Amino acid sequence: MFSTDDSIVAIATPPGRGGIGIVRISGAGSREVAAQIIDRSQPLEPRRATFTRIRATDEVVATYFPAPHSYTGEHVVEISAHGSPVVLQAIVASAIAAGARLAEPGEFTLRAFLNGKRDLIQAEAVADLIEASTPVQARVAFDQLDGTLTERIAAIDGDLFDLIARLEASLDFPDEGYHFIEPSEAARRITILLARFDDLLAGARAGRLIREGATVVVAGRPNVGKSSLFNLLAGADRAIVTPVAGTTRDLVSECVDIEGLAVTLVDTAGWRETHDIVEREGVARSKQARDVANLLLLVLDRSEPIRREDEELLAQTADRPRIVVANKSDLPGHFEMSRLGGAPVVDVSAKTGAALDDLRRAILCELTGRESLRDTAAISNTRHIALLEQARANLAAASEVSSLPGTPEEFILADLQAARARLDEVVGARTSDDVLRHIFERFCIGK
Ligand SMILES: Nc1nc2c(ncn2[C@@H]2O[C@H](COP(=O)(O)OP(=O)(O)O)[C@@H](O)[C@H]2O)c(=O)[nH]1
Ligand SMILES: [Mg+2]
Repeated sequence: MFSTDDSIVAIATPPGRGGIGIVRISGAGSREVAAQIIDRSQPLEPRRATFTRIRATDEVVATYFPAPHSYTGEHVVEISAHGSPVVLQAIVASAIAAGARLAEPGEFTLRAFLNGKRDLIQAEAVADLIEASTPVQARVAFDQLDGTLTERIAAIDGDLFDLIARLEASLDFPDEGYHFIEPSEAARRITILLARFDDLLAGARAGRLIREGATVVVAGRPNVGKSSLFNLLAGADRAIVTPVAGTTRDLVSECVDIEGLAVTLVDTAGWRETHDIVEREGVARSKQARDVANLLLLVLDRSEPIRREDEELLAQTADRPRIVVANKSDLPGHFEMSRLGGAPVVDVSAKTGAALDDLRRAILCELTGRESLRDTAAISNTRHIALLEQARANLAAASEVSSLPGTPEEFILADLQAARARLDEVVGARTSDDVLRHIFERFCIGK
């Protein structure tokens, strides 16, 4: 279904202008394609960057990477030209005229997968690494690209395979009255495997948030300092701050790195009854934003007594994940508390920036359940998490039947084999073309 016998070409560098732009050609015939478009009578030497020209187009450096030691595992030629879209498109056009085909999105990485250069986890990690917007996202993606998750899954799979082989052998020689593995030992090993799945899945919540980011919405009645706090967390004067209640009417959002998490921070109109038609629309939008948030920062003004609007908002958001931010700690306070209805309370001053770090840490902790993201997240991709959860459920079923005395090996085996099949899907050892298509569609052309 996925053909790999033709040569593909695409611009590998981002759209726009730059010092250098790269065109990549991959496939059995890539060196012949390159030979037709460059001004050079000798063939390109393996892995030697060669200064040459593309006829009437540009001076370039061309490098030939023979299979299998290339990104795709096929013969690859990379042509570095000046980073002008016109020049790069002209090079692509001449490669197509010389017999190559324009690559589909993600096709270079798909070929790397199909040629066994990377497993599916690593191929997906390439897209994550390219898309990373915080250093932690990049680190988690690179860990997966580097094979950390692949190795952990391979280790679990190896033990699972050994257990299955022993149970099958016992099944094949039923008359000997000999177990290649005692039932109690099989049950013990299944318990150990379950613990290893739990270990892996324990990082899943934090990992998913690292990969996908989170939406944090600033809410509160007018004038408590929402926009000031928003600007401070965003590190820029994005939202208008005035002493006039009802200043913010539209949603204002900004992407910020909070302790390594890619957070979409949203400032909203203050919650109050109003007859102003514009402000009313703003208040309605605030409500919608609150409903989709992963976390609410419910801002109170601690220099004033709690008002009816504060109480209404506290009641409306009681069942949502939230942090109560007691702002204006630079002024004498009217109330003091450390928790409010299950939510942590953080005293800050949006004016002086006092305790902003505490707030950042509280946001991380509420979202991920962790104090820091330093050693977390071997696992972050929803597809992997779902499959590993299914495999864990298969193992739990195996564990249950294996604890019953006299359970035939077949019953245990069926669940163990189902668990292994899920692991195979994670790494791509058996994955349907539809799933592959879906995964690689996310890539841009040239990746
Ligand atoms: N003293 C003090 N004033 C603040 C603080 N945060 C905000 N303000 C002031 O409170 C007023 C309302 O702030 P703003 O951010 O517009 O509040 P919003 O309506 O909730 O968005 C402005 O005059 C701010 O300068 C703070 O921490 N301390
Ligand atoms: Mg505001």
